[in-house]
Amino acid sequence: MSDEQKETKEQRASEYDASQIQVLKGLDAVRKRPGMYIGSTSAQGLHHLVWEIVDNGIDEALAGFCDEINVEVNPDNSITVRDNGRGIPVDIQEQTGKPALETVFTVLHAGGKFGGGGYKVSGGLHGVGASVVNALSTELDVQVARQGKRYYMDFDHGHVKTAMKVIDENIPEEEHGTTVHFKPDPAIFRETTIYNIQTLTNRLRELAFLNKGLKITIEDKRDENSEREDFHYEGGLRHYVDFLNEDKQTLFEPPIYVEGEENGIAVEVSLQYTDSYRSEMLTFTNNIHTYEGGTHETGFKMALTRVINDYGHKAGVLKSNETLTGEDVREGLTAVVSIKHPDPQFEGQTKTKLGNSDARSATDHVFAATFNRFLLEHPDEARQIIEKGQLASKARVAAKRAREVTRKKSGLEISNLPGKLADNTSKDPSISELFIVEGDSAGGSAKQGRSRLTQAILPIRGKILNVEKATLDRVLANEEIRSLFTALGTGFGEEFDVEKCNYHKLIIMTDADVDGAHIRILLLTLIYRFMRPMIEKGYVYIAQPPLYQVRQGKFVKYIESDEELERVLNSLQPSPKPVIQRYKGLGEMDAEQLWETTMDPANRHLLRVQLDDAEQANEIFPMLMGTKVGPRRDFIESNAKFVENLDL
Ligand code: TSJ
Repeated sequence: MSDEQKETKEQRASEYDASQIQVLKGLDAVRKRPGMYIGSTSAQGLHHLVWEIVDNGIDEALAGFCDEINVEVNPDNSITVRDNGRGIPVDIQEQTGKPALETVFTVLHAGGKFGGGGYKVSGGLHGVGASVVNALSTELDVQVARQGKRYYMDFDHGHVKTAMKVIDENIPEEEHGTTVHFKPDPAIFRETTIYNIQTLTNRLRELAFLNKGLKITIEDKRDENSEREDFHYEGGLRHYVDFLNEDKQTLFEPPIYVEGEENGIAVEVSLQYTDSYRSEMLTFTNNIHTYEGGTHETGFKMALTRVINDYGHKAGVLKSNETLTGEDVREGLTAVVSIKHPDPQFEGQTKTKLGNSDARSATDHVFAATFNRFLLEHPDEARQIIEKGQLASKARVAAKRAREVTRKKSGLEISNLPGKLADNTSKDPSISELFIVEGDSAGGSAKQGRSRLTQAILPIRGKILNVEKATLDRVLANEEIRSLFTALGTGFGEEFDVEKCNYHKLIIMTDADVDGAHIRILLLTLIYRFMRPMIEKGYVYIAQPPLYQVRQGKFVKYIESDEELERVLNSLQPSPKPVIQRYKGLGEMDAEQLWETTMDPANRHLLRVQLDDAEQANEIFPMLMGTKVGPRRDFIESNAKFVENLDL
């Protein structure tokens, strides 16, 4: 460590002021209402615990004191996180008479309140601190290596078990860092305490892309055959864009990269064009994925459109009366925008929309200046980008004309509902549900069994169109898709308006097998690409038909999983022998059974689709559509349940 770094280190140590740590609420409050602190106690909440801990290490990296974070999933589904930062301070605080380390793990919100200066991710959108993780863990232990000593402390359900002690008086001065090990409490996480390695891996990879130079590793010690994965990207977002475009044809190499700062806001952008018609844009603020976009996204889009048009006119590639729209210049664009803001304001339905107006100008200015220089210095690339925009512009005009014609010809209007739709009688969208049902026979049962007031049925036949590479007019040429848009009443493309949606629940009901999962992914992809606000509003659901029926005399029970089947069979008396029926498809159930098990709001178990689930479906889509059948099947089977559980 350089003298300069040592100096800041000591300065910071003295600045560290325990009195700033605010006592907000006790740990018991956390255990009583965990959802208030971590969103939910479903699988999502379980994973949230890891992010809470990891974010502390990320903060240390952002402060410039740490360049490696290791995460391990242990055989008992406990988690170990280690960083090589300065180590959590251990000095005794005046106010409490206790070590700072203890306070970090026992006082709510303690994490974000000291240190001062710089950007913080812990204490950001969901950041509630290490104390919440502690309160929701049966056991938690922490080791700190700091200033030549190693310290240890542990907790039981959030309460101190072993007070802080020195376990090694003499470690090398260069050794420093924090290691936290915790085991989530099954009494809190009643649905599951099993970590999903893919969920952890995806987010940790993303964090490595977003924090260039930081090495993040993940190891699954539950699986002897799995190997540690290391994520370390010196090029940061550039590698993120490469990763997103892995299976796509790009216009030039490498991706454009821009980095700068304005008014204390750090801005990083990377972009690349592909031969696709779609655009993929991811935006982040302080490492949080801003799904709903916001001011940084607006600033980026405005600058992109303006700079391309200005350059095009000046270079004579665009005629003076020819202007490309935002949509034109974004066709085929893959872009990642990541800003770090000292005081981010999150708004919107899911609190993932950035509201700070200074982020708009900072992103615009930082990006515009460098991007303009790039175009001037790379005339070939510049021309390719503009020609792509011109093609998009022509296609857009043609598509609009085609759409108008199609609409007139086929009467693609709300008044002209598709023949296959069995609509519900209520006109109140808030109580109306549209079931998309796979297959005509299941569609028939669903039509018979439904509640006519609130439930509409739209049967679809076979595989729907793969919308991965299709343009809007091709998508709309597909019968199944058109009837869906028409039934919803939202309009499509630029005119799509979620406020016009006739149903506030869109429920995908497919078979509980591989083909059903495939159709579900196709539908989710369609919805993600062309009806995204439906997901943002929380309107999209997946129905869960049972896998089995168990009958013993008069006793009848429907079963959703193999584990549940085993449990139920074990709980039954030996005679008479229970009869087990396995449902291979929805079509095997009669109208009454389908209603009872899958459609009746009193009994059914719906899954609400979240944006990141849909996004995951989107990312894995090219793989699903590939030609290798083996890995494709494996994937669908292991990831069929990529949605949060919701009891409704
Ligand atoms: F490793 C980890 F991710 F599990 C983890 C790391 C978990 C937790 C709860 C905290 C940390 C952590 C905290 N890593 N590094 C720090 N750093 C500090 O707490 C720290 C150290 C020194 C000073 C100073 O001003 O001298 C200030 C702070 C905030």
